[in-house]
Amino acid sequence: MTEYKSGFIAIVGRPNVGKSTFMNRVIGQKIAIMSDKAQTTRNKIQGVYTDNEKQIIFIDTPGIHKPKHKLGDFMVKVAENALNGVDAVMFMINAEEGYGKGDQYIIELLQSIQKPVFLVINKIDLIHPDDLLPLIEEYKSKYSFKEIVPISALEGNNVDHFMNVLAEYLPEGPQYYPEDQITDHPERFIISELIREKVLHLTREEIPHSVAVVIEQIRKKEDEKVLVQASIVVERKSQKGIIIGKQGKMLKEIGTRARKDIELLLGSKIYLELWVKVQENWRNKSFHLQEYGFKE
Ligand code: GDP
Ligand code: K
Ligand code: MG
Repeated sequence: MTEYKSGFIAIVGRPNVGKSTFMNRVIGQKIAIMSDKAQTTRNKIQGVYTDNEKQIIFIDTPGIHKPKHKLGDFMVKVAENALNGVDAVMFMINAEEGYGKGDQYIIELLQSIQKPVFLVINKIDLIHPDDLLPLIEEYKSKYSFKEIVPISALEGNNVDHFMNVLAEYLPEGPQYYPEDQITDHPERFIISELIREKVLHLTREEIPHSVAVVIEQIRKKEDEKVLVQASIVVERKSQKGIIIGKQGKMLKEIGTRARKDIELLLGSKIYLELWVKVQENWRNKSFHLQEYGFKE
């Protein structure tokens, strides 16, 4: 009988390469929100994969990039911290994009990491197979990766194979979490992320990443339904208008979609009450960053 294996794996990579999509596929439930906009993931999220031979705890990091403001700074710190204390690092790239500045920055960060680093080339469903080899050669010349594995997180190609590769490098270890636990994040945080995801999906570039969602209250009502009250915080009055929409249409749509996901998560019917608040320049104020959960 082989020993049980377990370990912590950090997922790093530029925004939108498919980190959250990968984790959701592997974990099989929607815990990291996904969108086609950059910087969807701000906090580190742990997803736990468990089978009879291994347990892998994934840490989905915010896209590592050069910080532009305080929030950016915070996100880079989260990502760097995530690289310490893990058993291996998954560096994910988008097969469609060539080697770029963002990748160079990440590779510089990786130079100081003593753990195995895997290059995962995602979105291979989007490229011609002939284009894969030159890409592999290019990355090979920049860093000595333990393994290079092409996958499609969206379609699932080669994902099982990659999981087996990962398992080979895992140390023997205990099952840290019970097998039915898929994340260590409190529901409160996941609920706020689900609401923020709907805002990102439904609004355009005017409502970028200057949105935070604060859960004001979650409690069970007499009729057993759960009441969730949340504020959507934006930086400008004009953004508030967009989120509310004509005759409140946009906010209603955000609420309808978020309610469905939250009900799936909690396994019960909910009342969702949403407010929109303006908090000028919240991204540059440490005080507000703390209030909104971006703690170090
Ligand atoms: P993250 O920022 O790295 O977490 O990226 P996301 O997981 O949020 O994915 C960004 C976008 O890429 C989403 O629209 C995904 O549907 C898409 N995507 C992710 N993986 C794949 C893939 O393997 N193939 C294709 N075609 N699209 C993908
Ligand atoms: K994203
Ligand atoms: Mg993400």
